[in-house]
Amino acid sequence: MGTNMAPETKTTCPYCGVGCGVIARVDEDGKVSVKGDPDHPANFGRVCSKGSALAETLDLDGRLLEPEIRGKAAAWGEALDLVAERFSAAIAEHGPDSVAFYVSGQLLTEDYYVANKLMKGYIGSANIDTNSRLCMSSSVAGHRRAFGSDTVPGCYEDLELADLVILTGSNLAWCHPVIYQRLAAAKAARPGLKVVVIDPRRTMTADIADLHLAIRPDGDIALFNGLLAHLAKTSAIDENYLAAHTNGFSEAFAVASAMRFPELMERTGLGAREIRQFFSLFERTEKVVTCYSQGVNQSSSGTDKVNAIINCHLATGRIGRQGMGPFSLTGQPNAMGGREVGGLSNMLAAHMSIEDPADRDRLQRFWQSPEMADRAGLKAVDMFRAVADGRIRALWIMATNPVVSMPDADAVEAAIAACPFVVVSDVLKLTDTTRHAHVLLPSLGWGEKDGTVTNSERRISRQRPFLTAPGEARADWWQLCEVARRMGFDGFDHASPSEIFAEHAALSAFENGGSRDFDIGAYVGLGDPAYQVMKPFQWPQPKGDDGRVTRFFARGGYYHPDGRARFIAVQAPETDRTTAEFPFTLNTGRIRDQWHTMTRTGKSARLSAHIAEPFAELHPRDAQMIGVGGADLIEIESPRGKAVLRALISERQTRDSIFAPMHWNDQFSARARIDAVVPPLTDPVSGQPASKNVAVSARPFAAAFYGFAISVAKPFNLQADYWALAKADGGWRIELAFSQAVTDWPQWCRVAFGLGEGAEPLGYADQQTGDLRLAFFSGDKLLAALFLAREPVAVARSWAVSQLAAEHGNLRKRFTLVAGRPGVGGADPGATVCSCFGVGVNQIVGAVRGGCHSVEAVGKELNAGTNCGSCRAEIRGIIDGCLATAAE
Ligand SMILES: Nc1nc2c(c(=O)[nH]1)N[C@H]1C(S)=C(S)[C@@H](COP(=O)(O)OP(=O)(O)OC[C@H]3O[C@@H](n4cnc5c(=O)[nH]c(N)nc54)[C@H](O)[C@@H]3O)O[C@H]1N2
Ligand SMILES: Nc1nc2c(c(=O)[nH]1)N[C@H]1C(S)=C(S)[C@@H](COP(=O)(O)OP(=O)(O)OC[C@H]3O[C@@H](n4cnc5c(=O)[nH]c(N)nc54)[C@H](O)[C@@H]3O)O[C@H]1N2
Ligand code: SF4
Ligand SMILES: [Mo]
Repeated sequence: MGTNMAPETKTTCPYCGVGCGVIARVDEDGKVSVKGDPDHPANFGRVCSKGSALAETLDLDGRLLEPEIRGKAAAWGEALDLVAERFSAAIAEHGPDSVAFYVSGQLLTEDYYVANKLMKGYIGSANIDTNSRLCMSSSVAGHRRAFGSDTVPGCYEDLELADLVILTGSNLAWCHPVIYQRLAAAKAARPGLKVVVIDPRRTMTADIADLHLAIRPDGDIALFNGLLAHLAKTSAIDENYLAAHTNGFSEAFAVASAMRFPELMERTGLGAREIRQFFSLFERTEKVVTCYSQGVNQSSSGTDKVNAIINCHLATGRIGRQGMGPFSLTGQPNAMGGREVGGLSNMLAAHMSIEDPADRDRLQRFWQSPEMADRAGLKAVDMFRAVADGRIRALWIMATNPVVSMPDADAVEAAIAACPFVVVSDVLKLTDTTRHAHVLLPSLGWGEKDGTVTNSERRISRQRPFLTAPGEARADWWQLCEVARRMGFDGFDHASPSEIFAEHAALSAFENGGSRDFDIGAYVGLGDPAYQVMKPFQWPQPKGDDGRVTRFFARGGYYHPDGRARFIAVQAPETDRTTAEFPFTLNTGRIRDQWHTMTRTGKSARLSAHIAEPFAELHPRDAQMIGVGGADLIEIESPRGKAVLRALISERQTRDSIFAPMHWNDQFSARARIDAVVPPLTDPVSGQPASKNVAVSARPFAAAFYGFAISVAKPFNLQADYWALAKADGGWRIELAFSQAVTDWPQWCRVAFGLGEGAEPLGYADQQTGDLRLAFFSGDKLLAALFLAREPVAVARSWAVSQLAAEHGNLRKRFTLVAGRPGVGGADPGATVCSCFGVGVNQIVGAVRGGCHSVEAVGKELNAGTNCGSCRAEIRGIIDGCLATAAE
């Protein structure tokens, strides 16, 4: 960690698209603390578990601190020269389309702006795509089809002002926790506000739902088409709005109404009563917001899903007014900023269109650039195909980890490994992607970098540095400008993020005159001092505007040439991909306390204690059918690849489906990279991968031995058929499984945990059961311990982990440890539920048994759930579970 700059800095959380304002404080010893910014209009002081653990992710462990060329440290000049030379050579020999950038919604707008400008305006190719392709591209495509531009019409406040909030394909409680908290608070204050959750799983979000529709995978179009057909028969239709501001209603209605009710039930997997209840709620409620996220976008019919939803809002004229509208929840902190600068391969900067010659000409005149890409470039999945077959000869990956997050991940890895020249800009030295880089460039991370991000409600906020750059790390925009200059391009003399932002603002206003939604002309000519103190603001904010208009389309004004919105007639597609050989539907997504590929959240012991292992969640009857018991391991297979995960048997999951997190990767587990199993199937309009509906088979993973271990040092050489690492206080915790016994367990430990000769072993083995316990000490310190059994190991995990920090001077303590059970007075708190206060499940169960029967009562007793509130739904679940058991 670098040294401090100012005692307190207002900045923005680097995780989800809620875009919470936070205040980072650096004390005299350089210790950082982070809290919510009460003045930020996205969160008004709130943060979630990830936001409140930010300070724990800032250490320099594993950081990339200097440029590397083929694994060897290099000077910046040398590395940048090489990148420029190799890109120029590829272009000279094979043309501009032989190079590509694959970037990220975690770049700041200023970084993103420069990357896009370099590729589209100077190299002259549109081969720049971003992980937003895997995230928001169906929403972008759906918006453009309906509105004529990629416009999110509403704002967060609408969720609080609505009388009905529909959450479809969104696990808001875990993925946008502060919006969830705002919604939950609004509902508590005004119980008339109804919430409908549409999700195949009963997620924690369903905790506040008045109605949970456990829809079949990809049943959304059928459901919203059914809704449109229903609305058309009622007075909920807004004839005036339809006539004045839209086109194409009758075609959309004709397709929607062709489906009969029994077919609707079949396609959605829902009962007649619940469908009617949902339709009638929508029909009767004027103020309705429909929020959607990856359960909608990440689908082979994602764009059509988006339009099926928008159709219902257009038909009722419920858009752009207080408490109404379709609302795409963006994932990454700067998914929206990336869209503003044209980061997708089929878009131009400032929401201009690559298909439109006038837009291309306008952009080129603004940049005064030598080239202008004249057609869309490759979308992510096709881009990596082009890398695989040699069309792309030089690739620059920035702020994303495609070997983990792209579908068909093993093929993507092979493509990157075989590419003649790969540059990776990252904050970490070792990720699944950096291991294949020819050139590694050390980037500034959160707390060091400086610029702006745009959240889901179009609010632009500053990310400000409060730590100095560590080692040789440099900003992503700087790296891009340096390479551009070395490639001989003018136009990259930017000396600071504020200069880039000013150019971006100027472009947004350039020949705009109301023709494009994205206009922040009020910020044209903004100098550095004003940029430094810039307050969060929502766009549009054209020149002379006071920024009070925060919604679009209440009175039409769409961006199609005729100013009208389009209904899109969408067919409900065939959705079941399962076969006799691959009978389960794999659905992948997120957990509360990890962020993507865990490169940052994986550093926090608190966050890692919530769910410490990759898992496959399945219904009890399915588990029984395939012979998997609780805590067994399970192997999941598709024609693309395999993964091994811990079984998590739960009634929240519907039959015939399995949920697995997207987070784990080769740095944290042996074979949990779930995208190795996901095929590269994409939505035909947006090119977004279908990550939520994959046909797989599942079977128990036969293990002869299961193990659990703790180690002070990070293990690097785990020779086991299954392993999963998680950060713990004072070290690491490791789950293990072996398909056969190892001949010399002590030696195995010495290698795995990097133990020197001086490490003193203490062990115990039970020949009959096969149980084995081995611990290694140095003086009164524990170095590592291994617990082995033929069954999943029953040792109390959090108690064992706490031993890493304990003193082991006395022999009795050492024996207690080897016995693997807490001795007298050493209760096991159980898996962490509340990460803010480190409260475990067993403690909560204890409090419930002691008479705390509400979340508030548990909070009073244990503090759990009283800080960020992200775990309140889980606490309620535990209370309900305990009370139900007690009643039996
Ligand atoms: N904790 C945490 N928060 C995050 C992130 C993170 O990594 N960790 N990442 C951020 C990013 S980049 C993103 S994009 C967002 C994603 O936020 P979300 O989209 O809310 O998260 P997911 O878990 O990907 O998927 C949401 C839900 O879609 C459901 N679903 C699956 N198939 C269908 C279907 O056919 N129809 C419907 N209606 N639902 C379906 C899944 O069961 C799942 O519960 O989260 C952001 N926030
Ligand atoms: N199966 C499945 N796959 C999915 C999804 C899913 O739901 N299911 N979701 C998809 C979605 S929505 C998304 S958004 C993607 C996310 O997937 P990725 O973008 O691959 O995930 P991250 O872990 O966020 O990767 C960010 C990388 O950038 C580095 N980094 C962090 N900050 C900086 C910085 O300031 N500069 C630079 N240069 N590097 C930085 C991090 O160390 C990390 O290596 O995954 C997608 N893949
Ligand atoms: S909800 Fe949590 S992760 Fe998202 S921006 Fe706010 S604090 Fe960060
Ligand atoms: Mo995302």
